[in-house]
Amino acid sequence: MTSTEAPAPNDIRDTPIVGIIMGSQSDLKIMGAAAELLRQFAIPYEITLVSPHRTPHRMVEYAESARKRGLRVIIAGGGGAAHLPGMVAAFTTIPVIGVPINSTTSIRGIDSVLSMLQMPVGVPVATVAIDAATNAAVLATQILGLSNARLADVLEKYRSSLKDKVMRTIDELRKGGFNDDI
Ligand code: RP5
Repeated sequence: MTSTEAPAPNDIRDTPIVGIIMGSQSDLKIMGAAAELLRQFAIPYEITLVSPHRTPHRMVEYAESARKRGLRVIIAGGGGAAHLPGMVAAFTTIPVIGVPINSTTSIRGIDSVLSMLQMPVGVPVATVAIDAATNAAVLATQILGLSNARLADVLEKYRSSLKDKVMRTIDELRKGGFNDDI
């Protein structure tokens, strides 16, 4: 996902259980990957912009209504002074996964990652690596998979596909001269 256009339409019509939010349209080039994986896993999600600085009341409304609207996990991305995940976490008790975005050329996402990691006791943000929106979606699926057998199975298959990919690469490398006796 490299464009700032909205990702492919969400064709999953069930009530969303994951909310993907971000501070700006410019974050979509990263956050779209989370939507893509959730779609692949057939997990109902919603995706929208919520800016902690430009639409602060919308942010409060989003976070305060999240649980009663059916959301079980929120994935929140932001760059620069990335206050969105932390402030959303302050207004809800459902888990918030933060995606720090490398949107500031000078600090390259370090500012964002620190603002998500350094939350006070009692109000955590589960922070993934800079730009790691796919991992945020995997983590959200793991949380949901604790109480959903289908998703637990989906995760097993996903892990298996990762292993198969590495094994195929090893086979190719062996053809080119790599060798091992494992
Ligand atoms: C943050 O500032 C956004 O999350 C984005 O990563 C960054 C830049 O936003 P734009 O100036 O591109 O709207 O709030």
